Amino acid sequence: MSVNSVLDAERVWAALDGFQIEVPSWGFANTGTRFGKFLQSGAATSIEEKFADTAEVNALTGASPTVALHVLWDLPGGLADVPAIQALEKKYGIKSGSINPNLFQEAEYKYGSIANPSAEIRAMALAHLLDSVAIGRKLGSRDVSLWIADGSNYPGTQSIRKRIGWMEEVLSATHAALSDDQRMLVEYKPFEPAFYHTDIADWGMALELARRAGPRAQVLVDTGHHYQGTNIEQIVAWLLHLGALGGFHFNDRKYADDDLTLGSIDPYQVFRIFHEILSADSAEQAGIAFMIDQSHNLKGKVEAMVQSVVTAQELYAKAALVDRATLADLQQQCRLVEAEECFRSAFWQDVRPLVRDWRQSRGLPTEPLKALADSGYVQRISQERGSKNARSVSSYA
Ligand code: PSV
Ligand code: MN
Repeated sequence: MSVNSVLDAERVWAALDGFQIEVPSWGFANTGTRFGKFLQSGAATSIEEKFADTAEVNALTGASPTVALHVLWDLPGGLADVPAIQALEKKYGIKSGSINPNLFQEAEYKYGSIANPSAEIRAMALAHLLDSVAIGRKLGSRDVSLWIADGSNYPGTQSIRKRIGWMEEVLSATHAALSDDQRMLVEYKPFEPAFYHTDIADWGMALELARRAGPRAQVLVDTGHHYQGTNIEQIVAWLLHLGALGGFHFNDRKYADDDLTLGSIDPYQVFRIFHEILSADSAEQAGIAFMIDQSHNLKGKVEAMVQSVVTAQELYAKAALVDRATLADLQQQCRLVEAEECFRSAFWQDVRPLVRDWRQSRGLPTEPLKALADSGYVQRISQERGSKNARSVSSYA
């Protein structure tokens, strides 16, 4: 091995040892588009099956020991369901990750939740947020991740200004309920389900609301929630600079929020995001939650999740190979082509042999997707769950 390749191996192994990415419980369940659903016989039909699938992904990749929970879908009984979740944590060796309140499915939320003109409905939304905080505290889960679907479809039909004030009130009250080791992450999305205005449409709005709520509120960047051409790594750089980057929902998109698998359309963008993070100092990096937020309509769910985690590991490893000292020097001197080539050469490097070596050294399968195929896991769950899925017409739950 040359000196360079020893250095590369060290960088990649250190990066992968420190890399974890949370998987979403809803990524294992049946889902669809508004035009139809194609049920998969192996889809998870219960919270236990979601824990089992997460454990399988973690056993194959070594990188996903936590599962994000969506309160309404995974804990329909609220706090009363916590002991059952704790039993599953023990049984499967998987911890509960971020707690995701659901403020978009109840009939009452037709005109919004925390920005609804009705004080009664805002109080109902706050009660659900407070329940979610209490669930997170009981489960020892650090993050409550808020995505607010509120907005309006037609100009003039709602007061954008009043809705800002209502959101501020509810978010402050939610923040006040957090314990010292809890955080509140505020996610933004430019459109869908609202199509004229979304109440938290971009990172500026999310940041300002988080700031006003309190010091333990930060911004969550879902890579699918941007307009075409948005420079997401620049947003990431700003949030790092401001100490306001709470975490990510990774996925990929071609047109809208397509829920495509991470890196399937633009792996270079994920590399650029990881580079910004790896360039930050350790205090800024600490606490950034990497999470996947994908619903797989056509691909097999467990296969797609393993593929996503593996892709994340490979892109993170590539970003770790950027020679940041040399790059900084070239940037300083404005040696543009050399700087770009220094940056890109890490992206073009085939890290798969190094990642395979790392997997082997950590007792993991060297080819996670092949190991999944060889294990027969998908066939087994398809047989076990087939009849339940033939009957099911549910969306995410
Ligand atoms: C909304 O599109 C979102 O990105 C939010 O994070 C939700 O919690 C998740 O997807 C599941 O619908
Ligand atoms: Mn999301």
